[in-house]
Amino acid sequence: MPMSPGYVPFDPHPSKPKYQPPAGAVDAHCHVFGPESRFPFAPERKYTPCDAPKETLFALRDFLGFDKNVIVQASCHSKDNRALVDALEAANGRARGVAFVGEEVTDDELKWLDLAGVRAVRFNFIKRLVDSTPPDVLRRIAARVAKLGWHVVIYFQMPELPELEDFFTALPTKVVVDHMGTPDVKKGVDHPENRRFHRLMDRHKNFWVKVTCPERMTLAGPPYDDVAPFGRALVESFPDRVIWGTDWPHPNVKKAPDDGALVDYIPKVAPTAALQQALLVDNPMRLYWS
Ligand code: 0GY
Repeated sequence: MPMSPGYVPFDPHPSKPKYQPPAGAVDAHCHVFGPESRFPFAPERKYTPCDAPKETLFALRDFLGFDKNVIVQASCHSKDNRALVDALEAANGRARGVAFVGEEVTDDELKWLDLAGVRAVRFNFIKRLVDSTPPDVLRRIAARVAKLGWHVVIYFQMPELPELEDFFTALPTKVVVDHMGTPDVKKGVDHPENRRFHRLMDRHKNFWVKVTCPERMTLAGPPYDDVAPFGRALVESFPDRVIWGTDWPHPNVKKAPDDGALVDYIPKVAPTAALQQALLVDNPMRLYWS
């Protein structure tokens, strides 16, 4: 299958970051795509990406100075988690996974995913990426994975938080929010939408957040100084419930970011060694490796 029209492949030659992550650092949000010849994309997908195989991901991990990955099932593979499991099995314990499942998933399949290193399911509310799933179905899935000690990763658009919040806060697991809850940088950190998200994090100690994807939110471009205040406010308010990731291979971006520049953004949101150690090592290890 050719890539979707306008699909932008990842940058094959990122710069070497100036910032050096601490030993044991985890890139806690990235994906593998294909290779399509072995792991075809799902018929119900909303976009066809370029191949982004595990070997390229692991080489990037080493090049950027990271030790581990959390690989998130992307919507182009839908509920077929085989490419994810293949990557987890090849990682020798240095990767954990977030799967996408429907309620038809069997207990044996969940066991297979768990053995491979899956520790969460993703509930995606982004309409351009997936067809919606009824909340009752999601609740039943959450109850089943809770028994395995897994958590739920949620991806939503910040303006939709008011209608989704009761559902989110009733989930029986830890809940990890993708991409800072997708704030609108134009509106500013103090906008009521973003304040509402901080309130949610404040009141519900089972909520964690990824301070990821400045490249998706920025108006100014790298070094992402316009997005940094959003990440920094979250890291400083919730230092033990934040994690970070590259989002490689950056599905559906207008311009491929330089992964080196994304790593150099880390000290802007986590300015001290103690905050960096929590963000990149201690927090993701607690969430995915304990
Ligand atoms: C991301 C973002 C995107 C895509 C997916 O599952 C996906 O296909 O996650 C996106 O297009 O915003 O989380 O990397």
